[in-house]
Amino acid sequence: MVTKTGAEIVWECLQREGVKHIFGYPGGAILPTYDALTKYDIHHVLVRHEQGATHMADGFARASGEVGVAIATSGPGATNMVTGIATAMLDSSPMVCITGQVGSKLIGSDAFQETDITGVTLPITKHNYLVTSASEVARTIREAFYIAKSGRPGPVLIDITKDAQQGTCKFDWEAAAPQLPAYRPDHSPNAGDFERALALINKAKRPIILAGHGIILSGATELVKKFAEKAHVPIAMTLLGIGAIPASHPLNLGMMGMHGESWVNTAIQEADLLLAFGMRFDDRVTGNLKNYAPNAKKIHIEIDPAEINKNVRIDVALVGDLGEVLEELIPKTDTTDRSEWNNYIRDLKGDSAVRDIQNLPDSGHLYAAHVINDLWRETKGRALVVTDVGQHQMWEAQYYHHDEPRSLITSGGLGTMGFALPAAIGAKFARPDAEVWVVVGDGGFQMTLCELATIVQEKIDIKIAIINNGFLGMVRQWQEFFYEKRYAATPLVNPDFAKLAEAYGIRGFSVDKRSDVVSTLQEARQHPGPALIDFRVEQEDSVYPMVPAGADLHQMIRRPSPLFETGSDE
Ligand SMILES: Cc1cc2nc3c(=O)[nH]c(=O)nc-3n(C[C@H](O)[C@H](O)[C@H](O)COP(=O)(O)OP(=O)(O)OC[C@H]3O[C@@H](n4cnc5c(N)ncnc54)[C@H](O)[C@@H]3O)c2cc1C
Ligand SMILES: Cc1ncc(C[n+]2csc(CCOP(=O)(O)OP(=O)(O)O)c2C)c(N)n1
Ligand SMILES: [Mg+2]
Repeated sequence: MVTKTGAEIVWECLQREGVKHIFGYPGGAILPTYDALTKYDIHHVLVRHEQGATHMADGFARASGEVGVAIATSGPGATNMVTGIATAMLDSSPMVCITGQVGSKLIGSDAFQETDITGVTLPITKHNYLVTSASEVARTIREAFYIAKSGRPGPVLIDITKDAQQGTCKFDWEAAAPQLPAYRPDHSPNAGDFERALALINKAKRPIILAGHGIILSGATELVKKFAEKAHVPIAMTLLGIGAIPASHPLNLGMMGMHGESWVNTAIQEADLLLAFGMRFDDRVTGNLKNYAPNAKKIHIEIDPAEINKNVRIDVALVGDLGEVLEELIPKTDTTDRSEWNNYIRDLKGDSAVRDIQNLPDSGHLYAAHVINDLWRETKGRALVVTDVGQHQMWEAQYYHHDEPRSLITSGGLGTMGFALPAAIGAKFARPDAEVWVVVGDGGFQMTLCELATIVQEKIDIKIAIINNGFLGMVRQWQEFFYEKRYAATPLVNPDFAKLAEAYGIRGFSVDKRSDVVSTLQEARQHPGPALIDFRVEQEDSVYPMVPAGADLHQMIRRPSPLFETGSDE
């Protein structure tokens, strides 16, 4: 058995966990670990802000299904990670964050750059550790990886004191295998629950699948398709479920919820059975809970028992991995003709399509929806798109039609502005052959744009589409609808984003006419390196439909028709 320092054991274990890339930023308390990195074959991506490191690790995880890893120093390095950790927690993304900590004897003394980061992150991690001795490092890292990726995935933080990094011990990988008797992620439903679920499914006339992120996390996309096709059940997607079932699949209705399609929300309200597959009934999805799908029985297939009956009262819960549960359910599910129900929904859709912005004549105005739709057409729906948070995020969900799982990466639960650019960098490391596009607002882009330098330093090819409406658009929309257009603190004075990109050594373009969208997209795609396009879009456009917060799901604000146009471009 060899003797190693705690710092060497960190890298040794990461390597054995299969880690090839790590995103981080050095500092005093983590310096022994950085020093040992020179002996290991792990690629370290130097970020410009530790928040970026966490979003990169998260983006890596969402694009690959593997655990993403970020590393930072104590104090401000660690606290800069907080937003990224919370983002991963809310969206069940598997991540391990490693932070340096002051020497164990100094803990509690307000030492230089000391923060109680395990205390700070307790509510936003799946689990966290403070490691004070080299002998604990290997076991902790192995446990952290196991916890991050098993059951319902999530972020785990490991805080390692400087003396634990510098100290030595015998390294024994086998002896450090996880032993967590109190942690049981392997649930499975009992036979009675299966029978009750099958009885409800087989007799339902108007069932609908609510397809969530858990489908992608479970790797159950084919099984969900198989189930839906066998039982002829239409499928509604959550924002994070998008891509789990191809948008082009005839049973895929599109997105549900606050900015979901009107026919999807109406179908949910009129259903007699909801089949919730790996989704957690977020308030953006349900609207007013009192009148949510009032006539529907509800079956919830979900890996985390804490989600059952949390927001919506469930009739049958099947607690377990979605894929495993469906394997058992599918052979016993009847093939039932549900054409009446499916045709009814198709008719609802026909009514809504006439209001679609794509069908309106070209008025010379540049709408975000046009940009997104052209991006979808030009990339033939095959790009890996990473969005930020706001109106552009919703337009992306509505107008880019995703056919592949893990082809849309977006912050849903925390709604973290600044997520897109760094998350896209992580995604590019996970899938170097993918065409990666960032779709980002002019507000959110400015929160983490420092990572443009990381793109250049790492020589990676990412394309960036800024949907520049000169506003914190989603907040402006709420002010327009609910605060009588009092635009407090939402107009933005922006830099020239194309020039800014050029200053970083990134090819920059600006577009303000609809007729230039396609040719500029083509030029950016052909450019052999990173490129940024500043799309100067209609300033006061809104995302439709919209279910106002707290309203019933079918009470949607619809796009006024004919289109009400405002803005500065005449
Ligand atoms: C501006 C804005 C607007 C939004 N508007 C909408 C909207 O209109 N519509 C919408 O849908 N969302 C919207 N969202 C996103 C919303 O807030 C939630 O993030 C989203 O609805 C959550 O989707 P989910 O439940 O599928 O995923 P998650 O929140 O990731 O939940 C996944 C669930 O799957 C479970 N799970 C994990 N692994 C497995 C497994 N192996 N087997 C079974 N279960 C598993 C997890 O325990 C969890 O309960 C919006 C977000 C923002 C920022
Ligand atoms: C870090 C953070 N701060 C504040 C918010 C609240 N918020 C949600 S959307 C939004 C506006 C986003 O503006 P922009 O990035 O320009 O995108 P747009 O809505 O205009 O497309 C704000 C401020 C948030 N989601 N995240
Ligand atoms: Mg904006």
